Amino acid sequence: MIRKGGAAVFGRWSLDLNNSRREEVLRQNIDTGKVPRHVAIIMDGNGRWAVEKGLPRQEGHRQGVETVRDTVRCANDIGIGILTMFAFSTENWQRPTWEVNYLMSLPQKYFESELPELISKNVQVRLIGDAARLPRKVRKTVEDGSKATRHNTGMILNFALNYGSRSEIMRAVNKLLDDAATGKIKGQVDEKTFSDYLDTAELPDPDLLIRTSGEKRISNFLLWQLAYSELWFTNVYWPDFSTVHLLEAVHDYQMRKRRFGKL
Ligand code: V0D
Repeated sequence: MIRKGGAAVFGRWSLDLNNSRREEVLRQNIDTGKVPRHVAIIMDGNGRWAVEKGLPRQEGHRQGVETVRDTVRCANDIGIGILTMFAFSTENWQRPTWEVNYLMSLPQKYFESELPELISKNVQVRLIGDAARLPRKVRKTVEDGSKATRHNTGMILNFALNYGSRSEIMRAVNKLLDDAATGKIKGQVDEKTFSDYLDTAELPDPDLLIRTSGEKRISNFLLWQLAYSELWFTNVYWPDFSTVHLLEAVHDYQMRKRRFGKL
């Protein structure tokens, strides 16, 4: 018998039991009055997870979709209002064609398995990023998925698809120039006006950014919106990210906020 942290560990079963105890304790310790309103996640490490297990990279992405499902459920349970997930960056087109093709099949797989639950839980799916440059079929899939949940009033699940923050800012600037040229806006522009030209128009900025798999970078994600966000990093690869990690991140966020409150 191995003793770890005071608890007996008898193989898998006990590890799972310890994990569910830990989850239970974490859930009880979440301050329901101070849950971050908007959480953004960079879901990194799917390929590395698979390669290190001797599996094909797709297997990491496939498992990653299951982690998305668990994360959405938990976020909804604890009362997170907006969950923004970085699914595909403008740079990801440079990956091998077969991998891009596989990734592009995931939104359809996701909606086939998750849409009924999203609807029953009143979750509204939205998209940020340059949808105009997605393959027609993928664009239709994601537009249909967001249309099917358009009138939902619960958690906003925001997928960043073909998203890059500098590209988003340039699209905003160009829309702004168009509106200035046609006289729709006049004179100088303030921060609020500018932010309403971004894809996240009307949404509050993220309170918390989570990035998995050990990289400590923003990687062209929500550059404007993350100005004051708390950052939380974990070495865990996205397919191994669990509700326990989400609860840990939220708990850590709540401790930081409380310390700031006392200053
Ligand atoms: C792979 C880990 C959900 C990150 C999660 C197109 C990389 C699983 C979606 C999804 C991907 C996107 C839009 C939407 C509904 C679902 C997704 C991609 C990759 C790239 F409206 N997971 N997911 N999209 N992965």
